[in-house]
Amino acid sequence: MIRPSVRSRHHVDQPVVNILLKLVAALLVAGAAGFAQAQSRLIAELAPGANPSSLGAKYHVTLLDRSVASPFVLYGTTSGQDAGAIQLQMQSDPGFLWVEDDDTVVTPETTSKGGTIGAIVDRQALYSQNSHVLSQIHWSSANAYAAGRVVKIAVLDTGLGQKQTLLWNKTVNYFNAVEPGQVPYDRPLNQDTNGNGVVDEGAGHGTMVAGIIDQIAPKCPLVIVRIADSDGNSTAWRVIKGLTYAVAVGAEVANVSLGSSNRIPALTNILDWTDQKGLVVCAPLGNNNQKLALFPAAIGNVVSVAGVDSQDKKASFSNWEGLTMSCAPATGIKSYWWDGSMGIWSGTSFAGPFVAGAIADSLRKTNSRVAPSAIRNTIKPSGDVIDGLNPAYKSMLGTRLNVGSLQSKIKAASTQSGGSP
Ligand SMILES: [Ca+2]
Repeated sequence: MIRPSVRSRHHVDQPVVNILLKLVAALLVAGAAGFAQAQSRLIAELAPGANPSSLGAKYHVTLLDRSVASPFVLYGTTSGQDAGAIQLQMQSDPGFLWVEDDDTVVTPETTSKGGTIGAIVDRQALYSQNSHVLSQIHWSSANAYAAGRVVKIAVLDTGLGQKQTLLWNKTVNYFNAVEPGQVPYDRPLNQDTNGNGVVDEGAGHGTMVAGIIDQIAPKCPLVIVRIADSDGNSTAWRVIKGLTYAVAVGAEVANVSLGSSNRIPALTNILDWTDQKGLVVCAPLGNNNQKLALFPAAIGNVVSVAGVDSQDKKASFSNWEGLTMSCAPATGIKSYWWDGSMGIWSGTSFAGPFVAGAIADSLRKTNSRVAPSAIRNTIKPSGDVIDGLNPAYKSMLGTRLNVGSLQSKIKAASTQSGGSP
């Protein structure tokens, strides 16, 4: 699908204006993706054996980036090129399986920043602070600390606060797609990178999400991938880089608490690929209080998660949609904060990791991997039906996570698929 792009379609003849526009575009792209010169970014999946450099040369586009151990590449068109026409030509080239636009995805919590509520934080303190939430979702300490195999869970978000030693100690792989080569620390940068008037609204987001996963699945090692900056800005390409990294290091579950209200075909394509690779992906519906699922939650093979309050009623901000598989607590969630303290935040981004953590911890009790489709089939049937409390959103919130029941169903699914004795 090709969307008109202001940057790629406008032709301005006045030389000075043109230079200025080029400069602004280059700065925007440099800020968004770490690359200069590109006017429009195209994501492609290479056909087997295709050479990305020669294909790029053929269409006069720049090979900007490649994802690890996978056939996905990022090209940039240059100023003056008709990106839409080039994309059409590339789409009909047998060297590509598909060529789609890159697009922005953001942490849905753009208007309400999280915050710190105190300096002392450890797992036990959080268990006490979140005790009502944990009993709401039928989480059991005995199960979470029982023996099992190693199941890695990837957190694709703003990174992890440098001072959160407990979480770093269980981080077995990390990757930074925002500041290449740097440790993926979650921290404020004192910049309004998306120009919405709020500075660093994404800071703390990834640390919160990783901490929620740690609460639910304390024995699952973490894979920390920073794909969003301190304003929560990311791109479809960074999601792809993060997911391919998660697959490369053997993660079985990924939480992507990001979204876009735009349909992003590249994400649909990558999620077909992650399915084949055995990675199950969770994403939140979003916080627009609308009948809407953001991308990637809107994609059929994503575990889509809505938010409820402590009474199992739809959280005031949560979206709803018929495809929703699950819902989990999303209001006043306590977790770790980027600066080393305890944080509190509300949003569907914080419902997703309860479900992702519960899936990972359930997989830990199986003897081998379970296909993502088989895992997804357990989500809705294992949850508690809360339609009676939400008559206006009947069949639109999925079922509320029930960790104990989910574990039984995933165990049964693994036995049926021959994954467990
Ligand atoms: Ca901002």
